[in-house]
Amino acid sequence: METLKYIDPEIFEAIREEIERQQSNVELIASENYCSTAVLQAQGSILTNKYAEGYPDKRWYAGCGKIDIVEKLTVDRAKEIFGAEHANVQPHSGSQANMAVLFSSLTPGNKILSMDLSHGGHLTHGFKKNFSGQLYKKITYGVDKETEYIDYAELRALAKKNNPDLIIAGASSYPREIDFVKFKEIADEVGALFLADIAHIAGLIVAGLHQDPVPYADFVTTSTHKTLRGPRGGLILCKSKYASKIDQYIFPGIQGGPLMHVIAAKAVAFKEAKTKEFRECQSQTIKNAKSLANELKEKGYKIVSGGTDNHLFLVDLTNKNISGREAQETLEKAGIVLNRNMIPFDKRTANDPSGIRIGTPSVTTRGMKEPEMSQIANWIDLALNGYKDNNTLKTIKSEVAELCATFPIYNVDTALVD
Ligand code: DSN
Repeated sequence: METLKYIDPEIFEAIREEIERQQSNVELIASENYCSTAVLQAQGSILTNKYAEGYPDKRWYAGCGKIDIVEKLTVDRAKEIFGAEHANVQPHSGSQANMAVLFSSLTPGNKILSMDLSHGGHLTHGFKKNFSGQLYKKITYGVDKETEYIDYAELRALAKKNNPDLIIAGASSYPREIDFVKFKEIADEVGALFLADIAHIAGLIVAGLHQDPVPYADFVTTSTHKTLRGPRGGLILCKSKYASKIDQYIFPGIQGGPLMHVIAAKAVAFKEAKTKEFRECQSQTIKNAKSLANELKEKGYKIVSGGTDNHLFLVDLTNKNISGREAQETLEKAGIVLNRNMIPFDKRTANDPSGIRIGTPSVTTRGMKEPEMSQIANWIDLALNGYKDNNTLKTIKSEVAELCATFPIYNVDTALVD
């Protein structure tokens, strides 16, 4: 990236420092990951120059022959890894994937039954300040107060009482396996469409480590950069009967020209997702999440629902005399990066909630295993107990950096994609 360094040293320097930050911190944000250098190279390619409104063999502009090769490969690979009848690889994000599904299947005023945001749901599933909450009526299900698992009996009762037009399964902070078959049964009982938003768990599903909704759901949406380890973007999978409507709602419905450089990078990620290395990494991601949750539990931390089945878990800090926000800020000073998070039935606010969310995709991609999870748990405990002591936090930060140096992510030059 000598050219960028010469033309725009400020941006170059910010990118260089961000690589160093990613390299020298323990990243525990459950929705983040480190994509491969091959994905970075496709995403940083000259495909960004091409306008390609439309779909393969049906473009508006000339010169799309090579672009068509890229998009067809991406679609074929998406269909193959997920076993889907149809794939649209153009959504710029998971949110736009959801927008296209909602616009194509509902009319304003229709009812959505989806998970409460504070129990783990997502903004695009009907949050009042999101388009989904402004256009549609939201009814929420949540977790059981005792078990903190999804309360399927409540879900069924709510569906029967409210007759929703669409039921959404999927979450951004739910640590337990989702029973998509049960969702489908309930949707069928009330004549609702069924959307599974698998943004967080897509990689686990591809690796066969989580129940797969593709055979059951009318629509499946995901972002491509979380456990799936691709570029930042979105994807829609659906039954053939919905294909043309979905395609029309993505383009020209809500998007213009597709981001072909990102689509190429999705193709690379989907190819990588077929490898043994990817499956092993997904399996280790779950083992690491279980191990880190157990280590913290042994130190007296309350883990929501008692543990995890996937790549993330929530820590309820109410017995620790520290808020989620304070914990996030303290841990960042110690080189451990995660996010504050509401816990089910939280008495505090979203901005300063009672919990933190911990995820293991990033640390696993860089090669960390159970021994490192044990070390990370020690640091988290030490930092949260000594959160007013800047010297303790500084010492932890340098130990974290030392460990991280033994698990390199990118060669800095390669990551800058020369
Ligand atoms: N912001 C994402 C997450 O962290 O889960 C969801 O879109």
